Amino acid sequence: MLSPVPPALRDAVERVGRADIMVGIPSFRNAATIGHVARAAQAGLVQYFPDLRPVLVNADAGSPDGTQRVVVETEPPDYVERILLVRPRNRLQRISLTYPEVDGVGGKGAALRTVFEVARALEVQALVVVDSDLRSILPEWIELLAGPILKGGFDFVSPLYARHKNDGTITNTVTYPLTRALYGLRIRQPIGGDFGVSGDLVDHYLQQEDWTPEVSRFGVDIWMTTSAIAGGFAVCQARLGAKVHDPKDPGADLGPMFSQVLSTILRLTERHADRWLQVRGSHDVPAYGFERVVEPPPLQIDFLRLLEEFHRGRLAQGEQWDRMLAPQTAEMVCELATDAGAAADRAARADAPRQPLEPGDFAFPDEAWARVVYDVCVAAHRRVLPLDRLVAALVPLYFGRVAGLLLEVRDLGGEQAEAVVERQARAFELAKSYLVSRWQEVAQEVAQAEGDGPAPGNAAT
Ligand SMILES: Nc1nc2c(ncn2[C@@H]2O[C@H](COP(=O)(O)OP(=O)(O)O)[C@@H](O)[C@H]2O)c(=O)[nH]1
Ligand SMILES: [Mg+2]
Repeated sequence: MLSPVPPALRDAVERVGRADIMVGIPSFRNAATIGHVARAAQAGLVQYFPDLRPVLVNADAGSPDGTQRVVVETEPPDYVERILLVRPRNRLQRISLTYPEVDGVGGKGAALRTVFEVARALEVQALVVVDSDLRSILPEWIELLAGPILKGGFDFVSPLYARHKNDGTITNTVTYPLTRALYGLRIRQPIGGDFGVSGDLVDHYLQQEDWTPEVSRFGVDIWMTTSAIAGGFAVCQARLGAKVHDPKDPGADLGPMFSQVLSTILRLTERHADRWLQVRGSHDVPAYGFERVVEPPPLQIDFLRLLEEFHRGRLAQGEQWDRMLAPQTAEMVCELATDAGAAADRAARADAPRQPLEPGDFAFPDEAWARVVYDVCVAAHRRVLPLDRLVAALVPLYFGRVAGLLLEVRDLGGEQAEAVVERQARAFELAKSYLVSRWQEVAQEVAQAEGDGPAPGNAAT
């Protein structure tokens, strides 16, 4: 049974009635940037889809900074109609809503749930969702993300961007290589935040009724991508050019987001084992849009902090590492944490503390990282620890891996840095047989234990 549209949304939906194409924008304190996003979206709707009934929906967290007012007051640019003499057949409708929390949790995912509900109620054929902190969005993005759905028969359009080599560390270290190795699809930005979704896929999302606290926050992007893949929907990518948005330093800002994304991935990996256990290798996912040569702005990284966090993680989480990792992997990461501590000490003692860390001061090999991630998938499957503790123990390891990866590419250009991410993705594919055999051992143990009598409960690694 589908849940009915919540009363808060009913008025807005009744006012609009029906729409063909919708742009949804989640927001939280984005007054400074959302006006540009709203203008680009409106221009894109008018310029590229003048015959369709368009609607723009902002789902805001009740931001005190006037985000919603900016959305409602931002007018579309008039150049399209003045110069191209395009006469849109339908007036563009704008809605800004304060979305309801999901079981007491409000976050990006809760906002998108409201967006999906409005899209379903309006019976749109294509929904485009874009982040509200984007600087680099252009009207064309609307065509790039909706075109494959409206004209190409695709259900899910995932973004392809030029990002700075230091940006997108959760993507580069986990969501890209793991999604690719598990499901065999080379989706380069599974949590990019800017997506195109068909009406059918919106229905599918809502039918899942899967709003855990993590999905209601930043787990929602990987949840959308993985649910589209596992549901057998047609997936493609769209080349959007550069992604420029509010910068985040991994060590300082990304811990909670990493936890929400990882909890969601681990839960879905368990749920969709039948979809990925048989998959070997990977293949390209078609990409729409002309390639662009763009140089995204640089993003500074606090290497010292990442190394210190990793090193401290050994003390704080060492016991968990022993439980969740295979003995060889645990031994390896403890040595790496010691290396990280030594590198951090050397850097902290250096006379010139600005950028004292050099490539070569610390390395975290691809194969070691692939083993860590796969061991954690298996540990989640065995229920060695509750998911939140498992993920908390993984956070310092992620900081260590990010430090290793970004130090390695520190002096490389964008293309060479990308080749390093590709090399890591191949390491994940190569190590997949390790994951599969460990995963299947768990099933055998359970079967054996059931045959022997009492259930194993929480078998330790
Ligand atoms: N409604 C709502 N939107 C949020 C919340 N947190 C983040 N967002 C939106 O989600 C999008 C992505 O967030 P951002 O912090 O830029 O994450 P990142 O770019 O993936 O690192 C932006 O449009 C934010 O405004 C929230 O708590 N509520
Ligand atoms: Mg952002």
